[in-house]
Amino acid sequence: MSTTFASLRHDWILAEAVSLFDLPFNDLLFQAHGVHRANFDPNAVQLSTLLSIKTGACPEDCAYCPQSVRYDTGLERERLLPLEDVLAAARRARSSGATRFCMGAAWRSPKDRDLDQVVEMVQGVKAIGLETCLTLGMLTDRQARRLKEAGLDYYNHNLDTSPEFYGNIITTRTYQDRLDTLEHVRAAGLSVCCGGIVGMGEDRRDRAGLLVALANLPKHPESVPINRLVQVEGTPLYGVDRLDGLEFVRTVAVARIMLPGSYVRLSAGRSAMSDELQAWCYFAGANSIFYGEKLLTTGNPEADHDRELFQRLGIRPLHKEKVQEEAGELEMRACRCGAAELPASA
Ligand code: SAM
Ligand code: DTB
Ligand code: SF4
Repeated sequence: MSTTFASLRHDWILAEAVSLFDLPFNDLLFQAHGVHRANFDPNAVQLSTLLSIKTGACPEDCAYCPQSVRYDTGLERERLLPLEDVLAAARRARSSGATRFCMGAAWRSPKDRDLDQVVEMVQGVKAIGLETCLTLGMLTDRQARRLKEAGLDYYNHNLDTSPEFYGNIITTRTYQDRLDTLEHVRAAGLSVCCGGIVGMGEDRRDRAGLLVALANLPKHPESVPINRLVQVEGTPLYGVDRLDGLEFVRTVAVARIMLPGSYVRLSAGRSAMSDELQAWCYFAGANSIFYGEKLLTTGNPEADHDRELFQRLGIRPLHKEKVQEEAGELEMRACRCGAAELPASA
């Protein structure tokens, strides 16, 4: 019997995803790395830099988030940043090697007058020569189309966890609200960045359930951020049991197998990971990171440290043109991948 590489499927059932998680570690990593190699340059990683353009005082109750107005995390709230500050940060990101600039706002959803200013940011960042990504909360159909017309490349909106565990984490918006926003983003012709967080006290079935929900979307997200919870004092999830590092690697590996054509991003939580753990994640199929010393409000490894790690691993940062060239090829690459075979697993 031989194991076929996963092709682009949208009909995953939970039991299948759980059995991937349950494989012996070496079998899982071998399979995931094979899928990775069949679809991507295994030594190239895409670099995105984040900026919080509006910080804190968010009305939502996401139990992991330092920016919710409901939790006292000592975070100073800030109004929407002036355009020039955003462009200065984008120039710095570009000169340190990022190819995408992701702007995040602590909103439930943007108001139309906020969007006027955000549109100027998107246009300015594009003119600097970076791909653009926004994460502003829920979007209407019309707002998504407006951002597409402004030239936005990606919209980030995460499912965060499995449908079953979701109610333990957020009560102020539903899973269906998130799916609706993703539908609006897709319909507008934007590329989708959608992933989740692990290490929130969920179990393996929930991690598998998140990946099933992502893989069964009508089209796989182009970018899939896998965040490991950054525990912030004052949030309800502060002090929750930390997720085992090898279970995190397994999550990346299963994401790679189920979403073979997507960029899987090793996202929040890298500051608490050793170089060795990150190296395993790259082997398992992660091929994108947040790059630069800050995420939105919390820390991230120094760019120098990442560059040094890349050198030690022989990893190259991916050029923007390469990512764009591949963006329209998801289905095609999955066909190639479907034809390849791996020897039988033990
Ligand atoms: N307010 C918008 C929203 O939630 O849609 C956009 C910004 S929000 C901070 C973007 C994502 O960051 C969340 O969906 C969540 O997955 C991730 N995130 C927030 N706080 C985090 C934390 N402490 N650890 C890991 N990921 C986190
Ligand atoms: C995503 O999945 N992770 C990023 C980005 N999308 C917006 C945010 C991580 C935030 C970590 C906590 C903070 O820095 O506030
Ligand atoms: Fe608000 Fe987004 Fe934080 Fe939730 S994750 S509290 S919506 S900023």
